Amino acid sequence: MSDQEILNKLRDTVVTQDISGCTAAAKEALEAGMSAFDAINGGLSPGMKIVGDKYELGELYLPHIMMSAKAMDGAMAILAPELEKDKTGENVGTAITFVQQGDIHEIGHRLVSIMLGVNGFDIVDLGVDVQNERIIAEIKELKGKKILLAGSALMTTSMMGQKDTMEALENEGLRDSVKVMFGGAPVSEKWVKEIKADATARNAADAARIAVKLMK
Ligand code: HCB
Repeated sequence: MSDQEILNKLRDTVVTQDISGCTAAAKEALEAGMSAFDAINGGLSPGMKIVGDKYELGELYLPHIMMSAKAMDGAMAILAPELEKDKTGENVGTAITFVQQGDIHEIGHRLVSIMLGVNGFDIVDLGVDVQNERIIAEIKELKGKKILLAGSALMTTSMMGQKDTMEALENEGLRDSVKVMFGGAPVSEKWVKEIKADATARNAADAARIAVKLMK
């Protein structure tokens, strides 16, 4: 099977909620010598994008999305340990990763956390639906360290919460002690500039590359 056929299989098993097929395709990808990152970025993620589009068009419903997410999860359980094998020895700082309050979309957040970890960050993963108070408390706890905040929001509503996070940092006098990167499907360069965060990234590999640069 060619690389493109394997990527199509990864994509299609996500779209059709084929849980066992998706896990099998992830194993096939590794056996064929494909990098875990290419399998995720070129196969699973495009599959999820199609699922989202079909949901919006009313062609798929919430239970379908949940099953697609489960299919992707199964494949990620095979692929994530491979990503972690590329971990660099150099420490560039501590990344506090989280999904904004009110938002439980965790797939992209987990991927970003893994890629930051692989690229030299110590990871403090606060998980999903995280309140600003928790973020502020964690920053205070880590005082003196080089800190990156890496927040995700997948909905336009939760994206608005990123503005509140920036305000909370200002109010607590902590803005200058952290670098802030926000991402997720609705987050744009324009939005990040507007709320005076430091950066955004379209995918987990870019997130890691940009984050390392921010810490220098
Ligand atoms: Co969900 N959902 N969903 N959903 N969902 C979206 C996000 C919509 C866009 C679908 C649509 O309408 N087209 C939509 C949001 C609309 C909007 O506000 N603009 C939506 C909605 C409305 C909802 C519910 C409200 C549905 C309902 O209940 N009626 C509900 C919300 C629950 C809540 O959060 N309170 C809901 C629920 C779900 C689940 C639970 C079924 C499931 C999540 C399962 C899970 O995470 N365990 C789900 C999913 C899977 C999606 C879609 C289909 C895929 C998201 C995903 O995992 N993408 C999504 C459609 C879409 O995004 N196009 C849909 C794959 C990952 C790899 O990409 O973009 O998350 P990513 O992350 C990238 C990238 O953004 C970047 O790197 C990542 C990796 O490459 N990045 C960062 C991410 N974070 C970063 C942080 C940084 O600092 C830097 C870069």
